[in-house]
Amino acid sequence: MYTAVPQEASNFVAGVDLAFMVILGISAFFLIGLTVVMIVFIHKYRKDKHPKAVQNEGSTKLEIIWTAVPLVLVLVMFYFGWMGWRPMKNPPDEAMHVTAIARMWNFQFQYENGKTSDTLYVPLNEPVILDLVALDVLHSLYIPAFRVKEDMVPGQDKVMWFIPGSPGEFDLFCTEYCGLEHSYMITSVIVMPKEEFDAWVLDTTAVEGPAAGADVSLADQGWEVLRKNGCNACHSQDGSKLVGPSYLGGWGNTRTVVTGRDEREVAMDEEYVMRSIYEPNADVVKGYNKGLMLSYEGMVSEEEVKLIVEYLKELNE
Ligand code: HEC
Ligand SMILES: [Cu+2]
Repeated sequence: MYTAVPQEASNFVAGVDLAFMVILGISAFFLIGLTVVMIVFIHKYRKDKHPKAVQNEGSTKLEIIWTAVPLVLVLVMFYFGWMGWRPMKNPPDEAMHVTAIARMWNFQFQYENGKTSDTLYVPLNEPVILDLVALDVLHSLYIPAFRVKEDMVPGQDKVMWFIPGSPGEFDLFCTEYCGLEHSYMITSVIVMPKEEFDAWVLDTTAVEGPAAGADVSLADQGWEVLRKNGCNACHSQDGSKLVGPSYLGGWGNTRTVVTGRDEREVAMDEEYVMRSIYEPNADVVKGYNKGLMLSYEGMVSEEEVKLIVEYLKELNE
């Protein structure tokens, strides 16, 4: 979804790009300058023109020049870098908050009224503060077009903020290697005019339970719950083993699970599915690793578990 990034995509674009151009400019100047000097010297001091090497020792003037000039240049780079970076660390007091939740391997965004989405929606020209939550391992939230990036650390309260300045869709992805399907941890930010955003965020019908669409089958709604919560990163539809067991072949059969040190057979029924989602590490399916799936208590409602069950039934018919 890459379109040329508008300069006003966020309030940080100008500052970051200026620092980048200053550093690039200084680097380019030295790359060209040093190459030219080197070529001139090779020519001027080659052996047939300058057969006897001369040793120069002790020039205070030179010492001062090659200390002072780089020092000034480095301070110039620091100044522009600092000016571009400092505002990122000063979020405004008044701003809309969105909680960004990362887990292996998807993002979920939770708005102030409790609505959630897997794509980040934000209003145009309004400051937005993202409260960054990592549930399992280190992740990092990166929106290149906005020039913002921040690590997400389990157990640490971190924030990131920005003011989106142009409507459109921009890439948002995880930029901290976080395991097998890290590269699929990609979604987008959608910037829309304030009125449109308000209408979107207030409309909670689309994500609520069965009432949402009488015309959509329960199994399809179940699939939507799985998709929205990122379950499909670890569970396949076609019987192939990913990080977790496939949805195919489970329902109606028995499973060998390991509880502590004991193995036992359990029937895969609604109760088992619900327990697997709320307490995934109580009974661990034999052959799979403990601790990879985290509890979805509070994120997936019992209603939604029932929809997932409908999906599993239909798939395994
Ligand atoms: C990070 C990978 C990961 C994600 C994401 C994940 N799971 Fe799992 N899941 C696993 C693993 C690994 C197991 C097997 C070990 C265990 O039982 O805890 C498992 C087991 C299960 C089981 C038992 C399956 C069986 O065949 O016996 C169910 C049901 C389940 N997951 C549902 C879900 C749902 C629903 C979601 C999304 C809300 C989800 N999982 C998200 C990794 C994941
Ligand atoms: Cu990640």
